[in-house]
Amino acid sequence: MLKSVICDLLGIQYPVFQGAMAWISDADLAAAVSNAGGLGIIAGGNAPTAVVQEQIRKARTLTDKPFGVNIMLMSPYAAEIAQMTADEKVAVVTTGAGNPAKYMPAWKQAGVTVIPVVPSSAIARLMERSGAAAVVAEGGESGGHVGDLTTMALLPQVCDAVSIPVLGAGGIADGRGMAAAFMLGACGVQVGTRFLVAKECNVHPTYKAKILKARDIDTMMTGRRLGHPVRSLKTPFSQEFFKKEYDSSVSDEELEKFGEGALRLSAIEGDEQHGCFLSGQVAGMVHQEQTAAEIVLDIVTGAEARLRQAAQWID
Ligand code: TUI
Repeated sequence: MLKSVICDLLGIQYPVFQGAMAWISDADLAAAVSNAGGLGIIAGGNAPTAVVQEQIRKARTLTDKPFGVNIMLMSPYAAEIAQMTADEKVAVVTTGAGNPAKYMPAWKQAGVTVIPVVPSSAIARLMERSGAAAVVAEGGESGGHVGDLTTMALLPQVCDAVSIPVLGAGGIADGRGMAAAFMLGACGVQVGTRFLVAKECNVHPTYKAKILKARDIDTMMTGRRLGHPVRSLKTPFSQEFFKKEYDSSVSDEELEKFGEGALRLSAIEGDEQHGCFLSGQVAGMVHQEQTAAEIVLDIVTGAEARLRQAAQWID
């Protein structure tokens, strides 16, 4: 079976993380992925501290395996959630959309393993110096808030830049992607988009249907002007946002206001007109709803087969 240092570090069976998705990755999905041998991750997103804490406590009733909590550092509750995760002594904290260095001492003291998501090798090095146990190098193919580099270019450069373990994310949905990430130096992967259609994922059915229907060219980037580019499915909302972004008569404040609440509208209401349906470029490879266990096993066995076959290229 495919194993790596990340399995020993975290006490998990397979080096597959379920990417945190705001308004979507709850205790049910995280526990299902952890029970399947991967690492399930509860998304903090912009949720208040008590809501995230409740999900942590619920996940503990659903699994005795390790799971993680992601802190979105642009959240107004980031500092409070950072302290709460230390108090709760969660096994793993991942972070996104910022620098978590100032919270590191509290997590270290509580024995929390910290794995920041990084978009460049400079930020990866900074995280290593701050005490991160590993990093997830996330390329711009992924859904949500993304950096400039592709996974293909970013992952090997991050691997060269740090000596802690590196996981790959962005553009990975099956065993081929996982095998490729290992070839680029990763010792694990983080997968988001494919878990959107997991049976245990409580996202609105319309969201699942849109992912299942999407083709390779059906995502786009918006939000560059505001300094936080976001990848989502092409929808009336994202196309309108894009137009406003290039309209100099629209102020930054108006643009921010236009985007407010759009993640809740997609994930909870399934609002096809006004929702922002975050998705990675791999949506076109996601063809069926499956259990989290089926997804984890398909990715890992697929990667194993590819990696075994790799020797065929050499005579
Ligand atoms: O964070 C993500 N993906 C996200 S966050 C999110 S919620 C959101 N909604 C609207 C606007 C913005 C966010 C949806 N998807 N991925 C991890 C990630 N982290 N991508 C990029 C970064 C990152 C960026 C800068 C990490 C560190 C960083 O450091 C800069 C600094 O502050 O030094």
